[in-house]
Amino acid sequence: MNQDSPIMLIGVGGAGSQIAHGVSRAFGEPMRLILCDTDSVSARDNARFILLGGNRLSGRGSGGDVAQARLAAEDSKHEFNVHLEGVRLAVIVTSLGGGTGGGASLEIIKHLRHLGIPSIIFATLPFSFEGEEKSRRAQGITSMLEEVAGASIFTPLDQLIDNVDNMDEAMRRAVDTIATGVTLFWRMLEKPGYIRLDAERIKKIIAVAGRGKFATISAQGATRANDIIDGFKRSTLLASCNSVKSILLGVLAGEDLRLSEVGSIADGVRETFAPHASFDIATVNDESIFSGRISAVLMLFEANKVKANLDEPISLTNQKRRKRDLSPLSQGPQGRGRFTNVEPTIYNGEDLDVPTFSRRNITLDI
Ligand SMILES: Nc1nc2c(ncn2[C@@H]2O[C@H](COP(=O)(O)OP(=O)(O)OP(=O)(O)O)[C@@H](O)[C@H]2O)c(=O)[nH]1
Ligand SMILES: [Mg+2]
Repeated sequence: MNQDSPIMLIGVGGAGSQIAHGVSRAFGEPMRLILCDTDSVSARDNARFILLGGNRLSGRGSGGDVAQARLAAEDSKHEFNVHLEGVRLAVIVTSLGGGTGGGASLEIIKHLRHLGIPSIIFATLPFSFEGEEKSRRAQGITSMLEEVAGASIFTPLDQLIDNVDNMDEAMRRAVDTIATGVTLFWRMLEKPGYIRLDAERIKKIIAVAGRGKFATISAQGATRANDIIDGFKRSTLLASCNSVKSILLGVLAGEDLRLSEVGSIADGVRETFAPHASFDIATVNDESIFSGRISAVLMLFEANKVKANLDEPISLTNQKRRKRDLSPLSQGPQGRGRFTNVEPTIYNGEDLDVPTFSRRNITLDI
């Protein structure tokens, strides 16, 4: 476990924990990783694990209940604090469609944001064969996740399986593909080569990046740089990304990486997707992994977020919430109701005159 890293990977929910664990295996070195789920089956021997909402759900999952998963994560959020020393950026991986992936991620991201730690979330959307209910549940939480995360990337599982028809193989392929992509992104953050992006720069990019898309392409041989550009042009994962405002590109290769190759990949990406977008690039040089090959990871962001003051923790309870987000029982941002003019009853740092649902920033679906 690398406790010095300023970046932490958090796998949330059943499939999210599986993907995050896949990333740590593919990375092959100790990494700062936490798995968390409302279901104890997601615990792994060699990874830290937080069981969310212990008494509330008895460790058996939320059964697709987003609200229960949110409450469970809310119960357990302080368990994260002891693991966060020096963390500057969180990378969350999850799969939407059940209860925990979306519901718990939402509360965890809010908690981290409250502590001044921005998050990028990589979330898969359910296969179409899973049916409408799961799809609706997943879509329902995306805009809430988008609102609290600095950057959010939602990838439909249907797009990760390359026409594989066998169900078991398709499920595995999807997890592997997303895990590979996140591993490359991780390597780009943790193992910089000649062109590096430090944690502070990454944090600034991610904190305001907004909704995005990402794809990875690997190629070898004399035309590998051009093949990578062609691969990105054809990638269905990058299609329909309309107003790209910022681009993050990682070029990972062995010692034979040429400057001209980096230049042509960077130019090709800019010309293809957004010549005037803000552009950041990092390279990784690791002969033992990328010998003879270039792998490139490309992230395109729509950058719709209001620029936040990154050094000040954001108080979500005092934030102005948009009218449509307020439940009929909400007492608005202050939430002190008839106790407005009296001395507050503070216990463990919480104002007990404010209703619990309001203190805990829980929206009531009524
Ligand atoms: N590729 C792949 N996707 C999976 C697998 N298991 C689940 N998923 C996807 O992940 C989504 C969420 O499922 P889970 O991760 O089991 O749900 P959860 O987040 O643990 O939530 P609850 O169990 O309802 O509390 C599903 O709708 C699927 O799209 C798997 O083995 N492989
Ligand atoms: Mg589960």
